[in-house]
Amino acid sequence: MLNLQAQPSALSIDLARTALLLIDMQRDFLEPGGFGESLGNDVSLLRDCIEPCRAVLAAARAQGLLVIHTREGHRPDLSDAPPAKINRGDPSVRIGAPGPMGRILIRGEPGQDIIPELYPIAGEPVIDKPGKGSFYQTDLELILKNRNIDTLLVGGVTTEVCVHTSVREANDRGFRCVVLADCCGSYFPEFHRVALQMVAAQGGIFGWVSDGEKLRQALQQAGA
Ligand code: TIU
Repeated sequence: MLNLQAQPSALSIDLARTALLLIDMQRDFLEPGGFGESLGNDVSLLRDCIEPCRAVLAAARAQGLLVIHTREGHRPDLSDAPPAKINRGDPSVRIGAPGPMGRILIRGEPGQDIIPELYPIAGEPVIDKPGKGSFYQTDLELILKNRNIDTLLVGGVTTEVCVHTSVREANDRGFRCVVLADCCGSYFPEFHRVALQMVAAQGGIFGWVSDGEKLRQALQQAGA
């Protein structure tokens, strides 16, 4: 068992029942020329969370924790992409349009894949999801339940969109979520800050907030 410092309170974690969930650390969101930039964002704002994610990923792998990666994206024929999601913004840079990293947010294209710094290794499930939430129309819940997971350590992008949506979904399904603040990023620093506050407010209304350093300290203290 591990005692992890967090807001609004510390929590006790059973590593055998804990998974690291890295959400949408994809080139499409973190590198120029992808979906994130097509929406008018400065993608360099997300880069600060890469190194904390890398350190936590290494620690999780060393502990033999279940590590799960997600990727937002759609089938090449766009049959799983709601028109209401596609038909926004400049048509030349919409989902499915060609870009420097291949077609934007399309499965199998270079831009839709995980950034090289955090690339999944053999045995780590990769969940392709059509929406912002990691549970919507995916087999994530089944994978977690089959492994008896009760707690998720969560990092990824963006804090207020796919991380928040996924944490809300997970919370409603009975999982405890600990959002690792430094392992998340947003194109809007203010949204990042407030999104984290929203998780931990009201006694932890849908989760806890901690960070990668506290997690590594807890692992050390537990002699793990
Ligand atoms: N645009 C934005 O902030 N996020 C997304 O579209 N997807 C994720 O957060 N992964």
